[in-house]
Amino acid sequence: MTAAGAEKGRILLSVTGWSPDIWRDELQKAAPDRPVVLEPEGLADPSIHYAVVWKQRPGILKDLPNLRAIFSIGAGVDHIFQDPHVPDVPIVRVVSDDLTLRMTEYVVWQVLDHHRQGPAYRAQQARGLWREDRDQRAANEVTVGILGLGQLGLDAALKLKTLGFDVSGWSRRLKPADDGIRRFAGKEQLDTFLAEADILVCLLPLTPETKGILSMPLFRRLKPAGRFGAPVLIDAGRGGLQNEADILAALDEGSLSAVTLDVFQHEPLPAESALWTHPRVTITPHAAATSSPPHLVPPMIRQMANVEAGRPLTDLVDRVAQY
Ligand code: NDP
Ligand code: OXD
Repeated sequence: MTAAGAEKGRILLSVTGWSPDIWRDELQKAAPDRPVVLEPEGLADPSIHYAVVWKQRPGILKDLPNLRAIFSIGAGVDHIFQDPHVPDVPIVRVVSDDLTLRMTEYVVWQVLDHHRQGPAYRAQQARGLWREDRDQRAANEVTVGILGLGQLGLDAALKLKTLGFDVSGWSRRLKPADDGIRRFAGKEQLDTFLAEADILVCLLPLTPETKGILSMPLFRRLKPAGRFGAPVLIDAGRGGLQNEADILAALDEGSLSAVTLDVFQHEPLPAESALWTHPRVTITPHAAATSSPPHLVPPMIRQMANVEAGRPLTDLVDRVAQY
């Protein structure tokens, strides 16, 4: 038991591709009695009780004898499992209304943009062209299929349903609910789900099972025609879910009509990628739902207090499924 006012176990903050400063400041503000360090003092530093990570340096967590939990600063945890030496302690991911709302905004923005033919009107404007005869259908004539009906996918699905779209979702396990979202699950129901979607939104986690799922065999199982001539793909899950050469080929052969990508196989997207200049590709730089330290740090600190009080942790990652 820690005496009141005494220093508690240290937090190791190990982030790459992200400045640690804002996270360190927020952690210190929320828990002044929990020192934050960027490096352990030696590989087996006993003073570290928690790790807060984004793409942690491989091996950095492996020998910490008193590590009690690992906190991801993102909803996805594939970055943690890139390290082959993740110790067997609970892993907590981000589940936050703030993050969920940001992702829902992004999905609704992109679905509406394609639905209301934003790319075509921007191209018309660039050419000074007034063309009124583009077909504008009602939302209920369009099926939006969401791959990954979890924390983020379900909220986006419900908001799109409110706007009038026909919405379906695909997950690993079937969880029926009376909310107007048509549900599909598992490999056996994937084809039926794909055959109906005019807009396919991907909010799957990157796991050994989902890696590369957005590739030609899947694109060829999509609806052959539909609202936009061929389905639109929106991927805001992870770049490792997609095969970018196949996306370009699917656009060229007509299995896809347009694509929005927020995530890429290699980030930043290399300058030579043909995706940058393809007229039917919209690119955002992994900006769909940014983790906000003021929203995410206080719940992490509460979870640390729960560990110390013997209360259960929430938002735990399933280490076998890896999400
Ligand atoms: P959740 O874990 O809440 O949901 C994941 C969903 O995917 C669940 O419905 C799950 O099924 C389903 N799923 C997982 N594996 C499979 C599979 N093999 N077959 C079918 N369905 C599967 O995750 P979140 O919704 O919180 O986040 C999803 C992903 O979004 C994150 O992992 C991250 O990669 C990405 N993300 C991207 C951001 C960005 O800015 N671009 C920001 C935040 C997150 P079931 O319900 O049965 O478990
Ligand atoms: C996340 C992300 O997983 O930002 O939260 O990509």
